[in-house]
Amino acid sequence: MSAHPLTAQVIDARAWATVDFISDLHLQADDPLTAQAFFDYLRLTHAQAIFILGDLFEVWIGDDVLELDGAEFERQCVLHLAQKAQTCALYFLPGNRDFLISKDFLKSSKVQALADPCVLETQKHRFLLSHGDELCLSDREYQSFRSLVRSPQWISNFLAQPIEQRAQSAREMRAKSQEVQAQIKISANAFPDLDTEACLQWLSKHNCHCLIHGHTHQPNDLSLDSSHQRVVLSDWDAQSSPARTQVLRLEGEELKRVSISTWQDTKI
Ligand SMILES: [Mn+2]
Repeated sequence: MSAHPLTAQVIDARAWATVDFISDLHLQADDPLTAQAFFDYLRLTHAQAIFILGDLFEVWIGDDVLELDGAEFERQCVLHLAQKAQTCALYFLPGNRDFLISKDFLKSSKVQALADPCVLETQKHRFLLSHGDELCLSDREYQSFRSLVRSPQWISNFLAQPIEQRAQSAREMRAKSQEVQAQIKISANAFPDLDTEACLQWLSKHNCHCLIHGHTHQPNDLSLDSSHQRVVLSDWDAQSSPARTQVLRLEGEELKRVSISTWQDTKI
């Protein structure tokens, strides 16, 4: 694990009645249904704050994609976010797919960057927010890859490459990751999950009772011990049946899962 500052960034949630958490939307031009579900969600939700816990995009090779002629999809996402940001606080922490999102994207979409992990403080609770990949300790190969690609040196070398070369590297990394996942399926081994001891250490270090994260695409509510909990967000896929467009919502003292179809039914 990389070194983290002793004091995490703390977001004060006490002024908000409704806070939404979403993760792993993996938005891409090839999946217009999921993008539309996301745009509908932004239009419909009455949350005062939305926390996007990483992998908003399937891939992000640098903010300069926004200037490309072919980046209509990415620009559309930015416009929808910026529009929502007029009436709602939007926060983003980086996932393993879109950790290269940087200040130009954040400025145009009016989204505020979060450190991973960070703390969300309500009247009674302190939630720890993370993408989750840093705690998948058993996947040593991924952890060494992660340390490499998160180093400032690697990032500046990568961003210095022509955009076509970066797109090619991203395709190769994605193909490799799909190969690894296929191997895991064949071997019937479990997909890497977060390390419970490491989760408890993070929670105790930041004086939080509940970790909220994504990354594993295995939505769950888990009790880590008698006083600590881990809530795992679902990924989004509007093409699957039933569609996965789940949101974790914090209202009052309650955390609950809601979905876009429910909201349309209840006309929020
Ligand atoms: Mn991820």
